[in-house]
Amino acid sequence: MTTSLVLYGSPLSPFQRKVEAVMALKGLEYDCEDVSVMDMPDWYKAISPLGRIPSLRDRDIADDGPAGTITDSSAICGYLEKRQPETAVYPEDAFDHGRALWLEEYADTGLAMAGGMGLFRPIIFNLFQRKEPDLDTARKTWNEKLPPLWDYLETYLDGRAHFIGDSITIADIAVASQIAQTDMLAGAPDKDRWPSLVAHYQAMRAHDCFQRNNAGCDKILAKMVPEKFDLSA
Ligand SMILES: N[C@@H](CCC(=O)N[C@@H](CS)C(=O)NCC(=O)O)C(=O)O
Repeated sequence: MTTSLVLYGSPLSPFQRKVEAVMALKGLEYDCEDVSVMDMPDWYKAISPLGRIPSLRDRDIADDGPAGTITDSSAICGYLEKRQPETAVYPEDAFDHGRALWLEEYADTGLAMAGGMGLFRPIIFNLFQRKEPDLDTARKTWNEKLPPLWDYLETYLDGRAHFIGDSITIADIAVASQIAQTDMLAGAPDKDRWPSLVAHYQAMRAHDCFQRNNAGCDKILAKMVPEKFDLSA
């Protein structure tokens, strides 16, 4: 055992991606243990009663059973911020803190519902089950549901490198984690229509804090999705 932190889930989860980026930014070492959402073991359901990934175990607290675990990416990131304050990912200023939480929620609910349920799942879950990907649903999401969500973020960013202040916050991480989810299958949004958002996303994706998760996803998807899908038509 080299570290006290274990993340249960899958690199393909955008919520796990968010937690991994926060841990990397804070310089925290962590182990990963795969838990599939399609076949969740009972020991994990006891930890995550809502049946969701990711969950974090801190072995310094307890190394077995539900004790020592926290489920839900936002709760985990809140815990990590208190456990390891440097590098901070939540703004110090009260109002900025509130704005960061809002953008995290916007990403975790708005982008995740559209991109996850409407694009990632119809393609990847079908492929996992050896079925044809549901590209009709994915196209509808790409062309109708995601653009208004990206519009809001484009206006919010307005050419800046970060959503709030001059350094990476949970807002940047949460948004980039969700955009990566659709990028893996369909590419980034159109940079001519959402220039600020795409520049922000590309910079975040290239940041060190995302590299371990990027590699994990690439490994899983290499054979499954050798080429991205063109959903624009
Ligand atoms: N609010 C949760 C959402 C987590 C979530 O929805 N995870 C998905 C995977 S990306 C999941 O576990 N889904 C299980 C299912 O739909 O059965 C968080 O922030 O961690």
